[in-house]
Amino acid sequence: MVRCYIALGANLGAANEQLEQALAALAQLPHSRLVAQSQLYRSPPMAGMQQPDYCNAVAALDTTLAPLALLDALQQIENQQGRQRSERWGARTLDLDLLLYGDQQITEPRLTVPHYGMAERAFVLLPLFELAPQLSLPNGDSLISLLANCPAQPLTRW
Ligand code: ROI
Repeated sequence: MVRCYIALGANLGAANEQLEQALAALAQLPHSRLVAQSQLYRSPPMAGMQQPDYCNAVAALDTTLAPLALLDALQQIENQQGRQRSERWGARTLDLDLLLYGDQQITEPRLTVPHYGMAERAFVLLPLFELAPQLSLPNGDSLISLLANCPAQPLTRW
């Protein structure tokens, strides 16, 4: 089993219900066990974009699925919940990002792990910290140092 962390985000419709439904789907994934889920947080869209607030959370999943098989499964959940892939950084019904896959560094056309943007995103780092305060990235950076250096963002409980 490999311990993975998955970021969840949504900002259309009942965003919190989208996340709850996605967490239930993660709990049903084959060859996997949903180990923990953070609280749901409310965060304004990054970079001051004119969009509704996001509901964000992070889940810990133990799995024997290979990275790309896990990515396929995450995209299937996004699609089942009506994800429309329109413009980059557009509002979305559900976004599932594979943040970490054990301590592996993965560079594939479809998948970069650790997730490229996580260090700048308090809405990812804070729920991740809730689950794994001692965590370090494969390059040795500690999560707590990333959080300390991350641009401030107003995060509240959903
Ligand atoms: N902003 C917030 N607050 N939460 C997200 O999940 C999120 N996801 C995105 C962009 C558009 C970058 N902004 C976000 O993809």
